[in-house]
This record gives sequence, structure tokens and C-alpha cells, in this order.
Amino acid sequence: MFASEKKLTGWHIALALTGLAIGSLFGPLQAWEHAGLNLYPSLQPYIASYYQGLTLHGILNALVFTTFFITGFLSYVTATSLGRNLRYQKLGWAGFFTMVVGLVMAAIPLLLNMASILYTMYPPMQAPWFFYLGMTLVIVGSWMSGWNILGTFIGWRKDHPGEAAPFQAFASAITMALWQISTLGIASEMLLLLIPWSLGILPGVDVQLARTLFWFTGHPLVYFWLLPAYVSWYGMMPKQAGGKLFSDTMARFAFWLFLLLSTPIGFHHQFVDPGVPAGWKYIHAILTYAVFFPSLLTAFNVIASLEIGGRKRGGTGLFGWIRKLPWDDPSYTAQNLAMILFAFGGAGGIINASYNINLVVHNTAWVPGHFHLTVGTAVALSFMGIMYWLVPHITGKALAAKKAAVWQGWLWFVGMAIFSRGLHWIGLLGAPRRTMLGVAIDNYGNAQWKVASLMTGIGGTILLISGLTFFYVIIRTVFFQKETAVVEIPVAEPLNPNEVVPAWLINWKPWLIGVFALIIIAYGPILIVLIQNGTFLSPGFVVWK
Ligand code: HAS
Repeated sequence: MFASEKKLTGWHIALALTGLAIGSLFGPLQAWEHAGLNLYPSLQPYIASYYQGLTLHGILNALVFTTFFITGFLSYVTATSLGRNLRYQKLGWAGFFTMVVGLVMAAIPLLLNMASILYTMYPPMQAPWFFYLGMTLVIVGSWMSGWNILGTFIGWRKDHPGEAAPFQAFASAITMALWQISTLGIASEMLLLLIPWSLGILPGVDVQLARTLFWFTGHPLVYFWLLPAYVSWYGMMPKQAGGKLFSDTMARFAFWLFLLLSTPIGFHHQFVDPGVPAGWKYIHAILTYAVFFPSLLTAFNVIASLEIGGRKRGGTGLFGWIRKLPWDDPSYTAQNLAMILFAFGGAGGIINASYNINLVVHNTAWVPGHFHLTVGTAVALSFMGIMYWLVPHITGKALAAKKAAVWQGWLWFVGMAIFSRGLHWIGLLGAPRRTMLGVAIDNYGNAQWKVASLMTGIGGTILLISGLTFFYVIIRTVFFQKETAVVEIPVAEPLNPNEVVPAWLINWKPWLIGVFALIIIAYGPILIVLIQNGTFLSPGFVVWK
């Protein structure tokens, strides 16, 4: 029944993996550079510098891998969990091809070292207009996939008035709604500022306004990455563990809270920006503390669900159930390990969010330490875990090298624990982020940085081995596996089969009103001030050549 969706999702995953394969190769190069071994000169003339490598790493991993995987995965999950085909098949493919065209347009200047402006694309660093247009098309393509998902979901609701949709589809629809709303910031930045500026239509750019529009999207972007992992943690992993979802109602409530609270908090990335008054930063800091709660609800609900599974499998005692979890299942193991490191990444997030403590860590290596635990592990390792059942499900082939796949998850866990510990530590010692630390250490003569930077090198090496193992397993499965298998989609049932989802968790209207009201309160007045005071004067700079 879902042959066309399988094809669509399969192509999304193929592109996602291409992005990951190229992007992640630069990770170890950066890690080794920090440890004093700079291999970038040996890549010349193909890769000009550390900064070109870092830009490719950020864009291909954090933007390309994630966006292709998420749009493909959520499209499939929505269709299968609602038990109906995607409503607009052609739109799904149009979205995919728009993303591919955008990717090619952005990739050319990236590979030619014309757009080494890092994944945050901060002006006044300036890339050619077709780079910005390419990135915009990737977003427009993802919108189209979102319209398809939301259209399918709306179609189901029309046929089932007043009913609660299956959890996986509900959670996918919320994630896509969040994406549609939050990307209005970056779309405005691209269309109104960066593209006209790079074409010479605008005389200059207002850096403060551009950064504000960027972070309007940049923060909810992290939940666009995280929520598909949560779809699996809530909606699939309890089944893989042999358990049930402890509270379906609480899970839905957490998703609504993410929709409500993800966007109006972007200023926590701009605590040191001089053009934003402290009062606005304060409001965003408070709301950032609020968005911590749905993740705390998630920790409670998901661990309780896994415990049910562990106990059903014969586990006893306070912690004895943990040993009984299916640690021989690579899909499960990768995701459970991802969760454990996420607890540390989340704790670091609250430090970042605290206005005064942020001043200690902002723009230091601490921040990449934080986001390698969150997007680099909670998200990326969970997606790898999901692919360990999704790729066999789509191809009809049994997962090859299962033991190696289990090891892959552990290697990522250990490698990332060491790597991010090194980055957090060296950041606390004052090492800046996005800097060739190998050079800086010698010039600043800070001996204290040596051990921590060595840890990033060791962790990066283990991560490289893990990444290669992942691709070995996937390539063997797709191209060389002869054994066939019928792999079911894991669908977690609620613990209480009589659990009734209350109407206020089914009805979208009040939540959407709340979302827009909060955005207007948290962003409206300050955006008006920033636009009124906008000085579009800054020329573009190419600082990386
Ligand atoms: Fe963040 C910077 C605050 C979450 C990603 N963040 C970044 C950047 C990225 C990023 C990429 O307030 C850098 C951007 C740049 O380039 O400049 N972040 C937070 C907060 C949270 C948070 C409060 N971040 C994420 C997630 C990300 C992500 C998720 C990606 C997916 N972050 C910040 C701030 C900055 C920032 C500031 C700016 C810093 C600066 O100055 O530049 C929270 O949402 C975190 C909540 C998480 C938890 C953890 C819950 C744990 C769970 C798992 C439990 C299960 C277990 C398993 C333990 C509360 C759900 C046990 C089971 C067994 C069986 C054993």
C-alpha cells in the first residue's frame, strides 16, 4: 500500500546519507586540528582551509542531513500511522526536487570556497546570491513536504471528527507545523536582506536585524531536529523495548508545549548582541527555562515506558530492568545511548540559557560541546538507530553486520563523551569556538588547553571509526545483502488502552492562537524597533580567502 511513500522516503534518506557522509568526514579533521595535527594543508587545492571544511561540516550535517532525513521520515510515518497514502504525491516529489536543486546551487559555491561563511551564515560575511537562493530553496522544498504531511493529516481529521489521531502522525504534524511557523524568520532574512544585498539591490545589510531574523528560526530549528527523534523515543522505542508508552496524554502535551514555546526564545543566542535591550533578552531567557519542561516530561515518560519493557523482559530491582533492555538490537541501543548523552547536553543547555553564566560560555568551545551532545548525538545517533530498522523496512533486506551496528552505537557514545568533554572543558578555560585552536594554543601559550584539546582529538578519532562502521553497515545492507526480511514499523501502544485524549489536546485552534500571541509578544515590538532603526549600510566581507 505504501510503495510510493517508500520510494519517496528512500530517496530522501539517500540524499541525507550523502550529506552526512561528506559532512562528517570533516569532523575528525577539526578534532585533530584542535589536538595539534592540522591535515587541512594536505587537502589543498580541493579544500582551501579549516573554515571551508567547518562550513561544509556544519551545513551538510546540521542542515542537509537533518532536513532530508526528517522530511522523508516524517512523510513515511504520517502515512503509515494514519493508514492512508500521502495526500499530494506530486507535491511530495516536487518538495524533494526543490530541495535537491537548492542543495546543488548551494554546494557549488561551498565547494569552490566562495561561501565559507559557516552554517549560521552571519552577515556581513557575504556569499554569492545563488548560495543564499539555494539554501532558500532547500527550505521551500521542506515546506512542500510539510504541506503534504499537514494536508494528509487534515484529510484524516476530516474523516474522523473529534478523534485523536495516532500519536506518530500527530507528533509529525506538530513538528512540521513548528517548522512552517519558525522558518518565517530565515525566509524573511534571505528574501528581504541577504539575497537583495548579495545582488547589489540593497546598498548594505543591517547585521543586527539579520541576526535576529536568523535566530527567530535558528532556535526552533533545534526542535525541528529533536522532535523526530522524540517521535521515535515516544512512539516507537517503547515497542522495541517490549513495553508500552507510559502516558500518551503527557506525550501529546509535551509536543504542544514545544509548538508553543520553541519560537519566542531566539534571543538566548543573542545575549551579547548590543542592539537588543536587556528586557527582551530577559523575556526570552524565562521562556527558555519554560521550554526545558517538555524535555523533562519526556525524560520521565520515556524512561517509565522503557522500564515497563525492561520489567516485562524479566528485569527486577531498582535498576535491574536496565540490563534486560534489548541491548543486542542496534536500533534500540543507538537511541538509548543517544538519550543518555542528551541528559548531559540538556543540563548544559540550562547553563547556556542563564543570562549571566552565558557570558562565561558564549562563543567559546563550550557551545560546540553542547551541540554535539544534542544535535550531534541525541538527534544524529537516534536517526542512525532509526535507520537500522527503516532501511531494512524499505529495502526488504535484513540488516547486515548486526553486531558491528551495535558496536557503532557504543563507539559513538564513548567517542562523543570524550570529544564533547574536551570541548566543554577547553571552553570553560576560555578557548574560542570556530578557531584553529592548534595554532591558537601555540600563539597564546595556554598550556592548560593541551589535555582538553587532546581529548577532542581522541574522541574525534573514535567518532570517525563509528561513522565508518555506520556506513559499512548501511552499504552492506543496501547493496550486498542477499537475505530478505520483513521488518515491521515499531508502533508503541499506550499503557492504558482506555486512555482518553482530552479535547484540549486534540483541538489545534487554541494552541495556534497561543503560538502566534506569544510570538507577537516576544518579538513584535522589538522587531518593529529594529526595522525602524535599520541601517542597511554594511558592505559584504570575504574574510576567508
Ligand atoms: Fe541548545 C546553543 C539552550 C537543547 C542545539 N544549541 C545551541 C547551538 C546548537 C544547539 C546547535 O540558552 C549552537 C548554535 C550556534 O551555532 O550558535 N539548548 C538550550 C536549552 C535546551 C537546548 C535550554 N540545543 C538543544 C537541542 C539542540 C540544541 C535539543 C539540538 C537538537 N542552546 C541553548 C542556548 C544556546 C544554545 C542558550 C546559546 C549558547 C550561546 O551562547 O551561543 C533544552 O531544550 C534542553 C532540554 C533537555 C533536557 C534533557 C532531557 C533528557 C531526556 C533523555 C532522558 C533519558 C535518559 C535515558 C537519560 C532537559 C529527554 C535513560 C534510560 C535508560 C534506560 C538508562
